[in-house]
Amino acid sequence: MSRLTLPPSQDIAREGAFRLWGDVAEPVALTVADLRGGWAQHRAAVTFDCATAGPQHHVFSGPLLREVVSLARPGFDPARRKERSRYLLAVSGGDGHHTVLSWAEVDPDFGDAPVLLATRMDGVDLDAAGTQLVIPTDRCGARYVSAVTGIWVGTCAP
Ligand SMILES: Nc1nc2c(c(=O)[nH]1)N[C@H]1C(S)=C(S)[C@@H](COP(=O)(O)O)O[C@H]1N2
Ligand SMILES: [Mo]
Repeated sequence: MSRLTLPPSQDIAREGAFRLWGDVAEPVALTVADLRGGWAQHRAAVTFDCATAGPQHHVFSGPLLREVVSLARPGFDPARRKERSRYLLAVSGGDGHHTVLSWAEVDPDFGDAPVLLATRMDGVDLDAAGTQLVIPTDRCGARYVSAVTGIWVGTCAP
């Protein structure tokens, strides 16, 4: 898998790439092609409700979010559950829509949600559009952020 240096944000948008950054040992920029190359691809046939458009059905495939984020080596000791439970993931789209997940939602010792970063939707490759966050356990569509340009990893101390 190629590891790019961090390009300026206009290049991220043009290449369909996103930055994985924050409290991580190895910030990285990844394209949709990178997501296809390094990890097992999972399939998810989902239905979610949109507040304005009603129920939506899509079939996505892509790697697990937790495996991709682990590439950047988040700043927790992987052996310590309490440390892992403090971390947040903020996922941003190029249009400014952004949402958060907790690391614990996707961690196998906690919520174990099969959250994906899609490389393909309904038979169409997402290389040009950029990856899309897929949260099969969500009832509504608001967190299915499309055209992802950034994933920030970190903690929020009270
Ligand atoms: N980047 C981005 N992603 C987004 C949104 C958005 O405004 N911007 N809207 C969300 C909402 S509210 C819904 S319901 C779904 C709609 O997905 P669809 O139009 O592909 O069915 O996208 C989600 N992803
Ligand atoms: Mo929506």
